[in-house]
Amino acid sequence: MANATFHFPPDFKWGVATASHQVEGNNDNNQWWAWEQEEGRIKQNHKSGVACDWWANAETDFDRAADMGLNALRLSIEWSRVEPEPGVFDAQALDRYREMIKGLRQRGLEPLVTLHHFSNPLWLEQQGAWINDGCIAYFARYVERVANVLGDQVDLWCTINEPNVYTTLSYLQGLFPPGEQNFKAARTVLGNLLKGHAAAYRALHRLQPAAKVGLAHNLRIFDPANPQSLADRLVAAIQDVGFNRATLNAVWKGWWTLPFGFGPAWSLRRTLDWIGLNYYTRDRVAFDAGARSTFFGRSQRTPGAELLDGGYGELYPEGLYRSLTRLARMRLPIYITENGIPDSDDDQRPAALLLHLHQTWRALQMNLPIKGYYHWTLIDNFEWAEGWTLRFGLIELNPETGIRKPRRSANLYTAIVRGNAVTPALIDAYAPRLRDRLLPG
Ligand code: IFM
Repeated sequence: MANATFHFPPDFKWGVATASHQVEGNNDNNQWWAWEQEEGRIKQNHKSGVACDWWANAETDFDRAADMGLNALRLSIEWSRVEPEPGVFDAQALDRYREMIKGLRQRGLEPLVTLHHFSNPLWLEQQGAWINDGCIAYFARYVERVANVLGDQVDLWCTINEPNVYTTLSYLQGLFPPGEQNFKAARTVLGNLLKGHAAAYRALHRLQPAAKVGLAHNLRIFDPANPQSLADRLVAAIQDVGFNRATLNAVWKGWWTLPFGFGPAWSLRRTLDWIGLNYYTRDRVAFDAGARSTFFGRSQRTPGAELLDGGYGELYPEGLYRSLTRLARMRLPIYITENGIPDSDDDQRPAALLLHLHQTWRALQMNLPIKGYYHWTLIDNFEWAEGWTLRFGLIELNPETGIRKPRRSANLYTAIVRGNAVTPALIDAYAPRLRDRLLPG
């Protein structure tokens, strides 16, 4: 074991994940742009601005991804660009996406295309967006347009990114637009997002029978703060069902689950060809009679845990293994569609990357059908309500000058990807403190 190398399968997809509003720049026709203009909505009143300038110039970052040896890249389509007004589709915007996707392929980067990643066209938001059942048909119509233009270039589609996060942050915690804290609205929104997913799944398969269509699900670990406490165990279990299980039950078992409904959802059943896992952290949940909006659970950190920047959570790589084994019960191909940490000075990321990839390798040893790993993210980008205060990039970006600087972890990821393995030499060079943990004996 002392000198073991952790090898990955020969056809493993090594990628990075991104999202339109976070990287493209000047997305001034969606609800996030409007939200950013309101005082106090975003940390330090940061704005997405030109972001990473991908709308004009994504290709220079595609070159960087290809130079790292990657063979995959996840990006999202900005609905507000494609359909700036209801029923009006912008051919130039679709052409630009086609150019970007062809550019990925030319560089040997297989595209994974997400159709909805948090941002809605302003016209849709003004009608209530996902609170309104009509949104499902609008979404399917937009998806068809996109598939008609990109279908010959894209096999791997992700309908919706993190329906559970969108619902929780926009309609329970009020931190994302429209800033509501309304459980009834949250229930409707999650239901409509998942119906939208199913409608998109069918539309894509109608147009492209061989398409591989999935959804990116954020699984968070909820462990009881005190495992001896019945109350802590109960609230941890409730949060787990609400945040993690309800979505999976709907799109896989065809069943609405409390607290987000109860009863059959047959039309949603088996609407996945693969499942995407976005994994970041865990909560220790303690019962708190005053915490009504979080189902009476208060989130804490594990005593002694290594903490992440900006209160993002704790470093808990084993949670990736636990999430993978949980998803494996669905017997679907699994893509790790996001995983990373906020770490502006890159003092934790190299070790975090090694630890999470080690957990991925462990799961592969159990024959779990993991097809790829997409690191979040290639380059620092606009982190929603946290603005530019949280930095997830392998490459550092100065959003004012656009200057990019690869972090050490970019070099580490490059070496892992090029060797298709985590080696003892890499552990010694990038995180020697992990030697005993990863290479005991
Ligand atoms: O930046 C986000 C992404 O848009 C969705 N998943 C989590 C990431 C990091 O917070």
